[in-house]
Amino acid sequence: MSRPCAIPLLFRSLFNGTLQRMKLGNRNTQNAEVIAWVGKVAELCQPREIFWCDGSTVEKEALTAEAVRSGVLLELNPERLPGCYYHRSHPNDVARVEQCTYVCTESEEEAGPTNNWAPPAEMYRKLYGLCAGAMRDRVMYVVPYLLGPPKSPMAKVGIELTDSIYVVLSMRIMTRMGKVAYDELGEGTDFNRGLHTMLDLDPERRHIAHFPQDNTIISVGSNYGGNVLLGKKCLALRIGSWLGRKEGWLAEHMLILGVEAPSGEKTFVAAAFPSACGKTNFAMMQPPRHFRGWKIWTVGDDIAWMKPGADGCLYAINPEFGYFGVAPGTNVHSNPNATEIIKRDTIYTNVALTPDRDVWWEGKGEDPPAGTVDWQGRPWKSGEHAAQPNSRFTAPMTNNPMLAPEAMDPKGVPISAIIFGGRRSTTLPLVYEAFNWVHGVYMGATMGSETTAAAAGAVGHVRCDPMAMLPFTGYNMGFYFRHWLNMRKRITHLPRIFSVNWFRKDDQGNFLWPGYGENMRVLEWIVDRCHGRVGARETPLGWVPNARDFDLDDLPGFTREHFERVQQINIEEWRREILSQDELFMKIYAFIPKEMIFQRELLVARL
Ligand code: OXD
Ligand code: MN
Repeated sequence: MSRPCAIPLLFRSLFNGTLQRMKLGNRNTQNAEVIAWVGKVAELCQPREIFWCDGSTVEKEALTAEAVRSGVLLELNPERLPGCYYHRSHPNDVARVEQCTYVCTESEEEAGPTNNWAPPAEMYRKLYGLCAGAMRDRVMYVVPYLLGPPKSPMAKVGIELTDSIYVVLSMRIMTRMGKVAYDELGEGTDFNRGLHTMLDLDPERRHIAHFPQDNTIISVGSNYGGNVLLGKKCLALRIGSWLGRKEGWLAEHMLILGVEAPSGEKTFVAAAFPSACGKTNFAMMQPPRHFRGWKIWTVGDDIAWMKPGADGCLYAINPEFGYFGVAPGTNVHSNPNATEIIKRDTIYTNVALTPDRDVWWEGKGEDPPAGTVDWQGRPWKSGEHAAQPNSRFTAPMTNNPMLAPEAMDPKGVPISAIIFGGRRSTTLPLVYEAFNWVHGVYMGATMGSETTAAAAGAVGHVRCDPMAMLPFTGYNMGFYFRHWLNMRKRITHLPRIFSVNWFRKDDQGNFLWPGYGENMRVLEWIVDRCHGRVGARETPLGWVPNARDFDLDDLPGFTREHFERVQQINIEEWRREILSQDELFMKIYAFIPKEMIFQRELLVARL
């Protein structure tokens, strides 16, 4: 059971009695713990009104009208984009900010060297100070939400208190929001307490703080999705990973998809790629014509919660209910399903706006029409960004024509393969398979990827991003590796583990692999491996496909030689790769499981 977050005495006495005078709104829950906590936060933040969300359609319509009236949203062309709205964020608030993100555990060791740590009492004091009176003249929305399908043993309840109507409408898309969460919670006290206030969006006051021991999150000074949709990165990953370690499951930055063969056989796969590296595209892939009869079903595009089932398989659920996808680069070739999904009931953030109130971004296809304004509302000039590189769509997953029916199944889907992928222009082959679970954990733990616009900071330099979880592991990374290693004792039918890289380039900077739908070829090999249908060749890195088993038919211009180049293992590059892993290994040396060191030695020896 989690402790309710204590509000320091100073603030309690300062605001004592004001709650009675404040308009409490119509509560739609009887849960005493929820009511008491909302009351305490209201005393602190002093909203002019409290709005208890129920998740209904009537409520959605009223809130949307209010957001349009107040200029937070603009209605898009209702003929082309029915139910779609446009939002611009503050230009200084367009991505996650890792330097302002904190894990506040009792000891610094629990947070570990890869997280910003602060003592909980100190951080509570500081943030309550910033929150004091912060919602004066604003409405405080009470947003109850459920992560995971109702009645799933893996589902969790969160309640977010926020002064941002954009957050409320986005949470309504991204989670199962409203009464369903109160129904699941009943009289219980085990819910995540999330407090969000935009303040004045001053980056100097921006903090995204996690208190795992209290199941509490406080986010101030931002209104960007990854910092403020508290169900997503904050609860589903950072607090989720902490809970997963405590309760024996995994919270991962992974898409989940189902591959259906023409025979009807369905194989479920989970895949970790860092932010803005194509998880959404991969999760919604349409197999090319050559794969007639094959289907890809989406379970989730960003987060997987995975727990061993009674039958010894690893089961996964998608805790989310919507997609918060990167807009630039989304088109009918890269992601045909997404282009359908985002045609209705979608919120667009920081894309460009055309004169007929349609949306545009780099890589959408056709050129933008004259009179297009950029994401900051300025007339767009050729050669400049029209859409912000991390501009987003927020769309309901129920719009997905290929939504796996199993995404609604409380028990989740059995995972046969886990894929780790990075964005690497050199070194990493298209695909290889780990020798075993421990080797696979080492593979995931040492994966490097080029940084992207999803986080504030330089783009394009390689950093070690273990399991794509560097910004999201809510505790010590060394303990996280240990947890992964321990999981093998709890799973009888261990998924196989693979590494993939769609982004390898030649010396001229051209991609060596066509990617997108053609990734189906890699997936087919992976599925065949899972079912024991094909052999493989041993290399120093792991098992790679025998040329005869990898389907290259009907891929004009791509020959066996091209395949060899994209699969090439360059020993010198790999020696450098191992050295580049030292930075992370040295950082967490005191906590790293010895198996990881042995795996490294074995790889060096094999090379
Ligand atoms: C995301 C991210 O938004 O990883 O999913 O940043
Ligand atoms: Mn993500």
